[in-house]
Amino acid sequence: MKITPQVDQKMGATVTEFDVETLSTSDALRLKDAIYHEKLLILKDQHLSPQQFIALGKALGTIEVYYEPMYHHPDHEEIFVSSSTPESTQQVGVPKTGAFWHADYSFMPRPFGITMTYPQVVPRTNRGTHYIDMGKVFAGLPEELRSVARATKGLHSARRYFKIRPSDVYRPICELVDEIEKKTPPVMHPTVFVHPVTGEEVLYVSEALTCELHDQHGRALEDDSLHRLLEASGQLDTTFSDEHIHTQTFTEGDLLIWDNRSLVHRALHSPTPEPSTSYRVTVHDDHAFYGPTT
Ligand code: 7UC
Ligand code: FE
Repeated sequence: MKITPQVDQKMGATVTEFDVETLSTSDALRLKDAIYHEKLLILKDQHLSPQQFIALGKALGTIEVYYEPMYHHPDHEEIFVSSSTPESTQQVGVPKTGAFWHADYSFMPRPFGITMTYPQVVPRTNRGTHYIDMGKVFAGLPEELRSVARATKGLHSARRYFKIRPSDVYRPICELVDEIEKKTPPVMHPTVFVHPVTGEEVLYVSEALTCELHDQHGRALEDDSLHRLLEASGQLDTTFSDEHIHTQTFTEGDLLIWDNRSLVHRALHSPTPEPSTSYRVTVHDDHAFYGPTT
């Protein structure tokens, strides 16, 4: 197994000569270490069955099955399917997922540390994902914004991006809104936490999922601090040219693994009706998502 940092890129390393079937304990440890230190890995030339993809997840930790069954692979609930298929064929999974800045599962009480995506049908255009390293963002913030982050918590919710399910057609929207708030009530996370492996302070806010910042007394801030933090991170840049944004493209056989504590991401999707399918497996590692916070 060879790990080679990408040249002239803001983050990431390619991994070659990786074989899940012969993965040794020491290589599994090296791979994990690289996830946290390189933040994003591109495993090359992977030709895995669903079972092998799941086995890779289990080699890294405990798989989190997505809470909403509409995304599940029909035979393997561990696999989340993002797929756009031509209208005539049977829809499997959900089209155009994650096309907004977010960290996976930040709207849940216990997010997972590792996300893997494994493109199955690669579109010709707009293939790729944007990433921002929120540890780097925090390190570059003016002291005043760092203090705001350290003194607050963020409220995260799935409500703005919950996708209508086929079974929701004809339902009153208020009933659906109530269901979302009941099943996935908003959760508080520290605005900045210490990464349990790298020791870096990571700014944990996203444009899609962080709704408010709260002070120590649990009161919502009424100023523009959240907006300023998002602005400073590059997540509000509609041209995607902000210095923090890394755009990772992929090709057949690539399998992407990233540190879901450090990175926020945003999927690219083709505007044309081109077929595209990607599998995702998400994993809790051996560390608390973040340690005790003050
Ligand atoms: O359909 C989607 O874009 C899924 C999104 C709301 N959640 C991904 C996650 O794991 O946070
Ligand atoms: Fe995502």
